[in-house]
Amino acid sequence: MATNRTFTMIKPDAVANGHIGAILNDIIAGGFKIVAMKYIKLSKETAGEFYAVHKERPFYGELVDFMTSGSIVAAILEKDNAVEDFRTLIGATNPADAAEGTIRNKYAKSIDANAIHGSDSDENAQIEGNFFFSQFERF
Ligand code: DGI
Repeated sequence: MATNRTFTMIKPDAVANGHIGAILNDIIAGGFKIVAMKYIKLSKETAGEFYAVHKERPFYGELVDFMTSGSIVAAILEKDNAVEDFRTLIGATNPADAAEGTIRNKYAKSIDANAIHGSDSDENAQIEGNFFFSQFERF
């Protein structure tokens, strides 16, 4: 995957609260092109593997439980400077700290149920996109 791509998930809270459409509108209005997208429910095994980097953190169990509590939308997005610009579009991890107008400011309720994921580096964007999408789906 080229470095002008990032990976996102619309998390179970935002899906359950009916925000998929509004969030996709914000993503497109922010200048991102959707390269690949799927609507799925993660198993504990898959969520645990995806978040393995957080295994030692105290909230790992809660994070896996939350991410498997309902369906999610996973997508690969394309834009110049995608990783950094997407982190700006979604706002801080804790919605209480997220800037006005950001996706987490508008749609997230708490630090754990924070509406959306965005990769934090080009390297992780590639790893995460490859985790969810096969080579032909990422074309
Ligand atoms: O890259 P981010 O998603 O902004 O944040 P991160 O990589 O520090 O954490 C990954 C996810 O883990 C985050 O989106 C929500 C969850 N998380 C982070 N801090 C806490 C947390 N979950 C709980 N329950 N408690 C936390 O303190």
